[in-house]
Amino acid sequence: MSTSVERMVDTARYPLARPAEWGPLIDRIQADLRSSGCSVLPDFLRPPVRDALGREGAAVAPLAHYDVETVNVYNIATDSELPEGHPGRVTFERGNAFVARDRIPPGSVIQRLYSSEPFQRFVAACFGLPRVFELADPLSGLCLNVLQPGKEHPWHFDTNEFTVSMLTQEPEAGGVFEYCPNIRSAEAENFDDVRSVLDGRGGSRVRRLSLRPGDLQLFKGRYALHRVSAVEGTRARHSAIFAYSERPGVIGSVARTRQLFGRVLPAHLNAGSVRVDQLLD
Ligand SMILES: O=C(O)CCC(=O)C(=O)O
Ligand SMILES: [Fe+2]
Repeated sequence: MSTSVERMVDTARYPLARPAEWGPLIDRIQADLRSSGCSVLPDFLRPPVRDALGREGAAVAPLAHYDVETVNVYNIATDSELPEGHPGRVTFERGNAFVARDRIPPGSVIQRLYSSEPFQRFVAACFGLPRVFELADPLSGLCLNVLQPGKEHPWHFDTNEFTVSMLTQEPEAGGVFEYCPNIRSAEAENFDDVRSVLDGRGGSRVRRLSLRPGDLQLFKGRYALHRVSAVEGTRARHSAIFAYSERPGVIGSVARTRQLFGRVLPAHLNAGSVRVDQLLD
């Protein structure tokens, strides 16, 4: 058992090192994931660690790579030929910026959590998987997502089946995580419903999450359309994104890595045919 995790996580509430005690907690999380694709574990970190989390995030946030990108919810080319009224024709400016893993100090809370074996075993159990693996990607495995005042992370579906994230700095206002549970499925795109949300006619379909720094969020973003609304006030919103895969060795493509981080490393160039796309959004 890593004492590191004992020190960081509220283990009275979330007994990461004692899988025998996980039953009711995992049942609750899996019920949340089944019904809405989202489960929040409030106050996952101990209060003093929450302060370090915010400070460490704010220290690296200036290292974020900014590249305002025009996107649609499917992250397919915005000049794709699509019929009139198709939701893929609606474009947004993706205004968030990412700090790559290699810019985040190894001893920081989010690095220690990302690499922690008990944490990984717990995450796997939450998603009903035998194991999860850290990405082999030295940039995209762990990122800090930075949303400056006035910017939004627009509506999208994730490429990944599941994501784990943690708010590290709250904005003064706005910057709300909004999502539409099960708006599509592996069998049905439900373009009309997606379009209605993009047009602001989502109504009761749109749920809003109130997240606090140090809460852990487990999310299945492949079928739940989601966004972070525009940040208001003067303080940026920061969130850590912990990316795991079901197989080891996953590295992002050269093109996508360059777009997200403005650079690539030898690991990306040498990955060759074993590379599997593992996109961030
Ligand atoms: O920053 C967040 O809370 C959400 C990020 C997100 O949806 C993504 O990176 O795909
Ligand atoms: Fe997402």
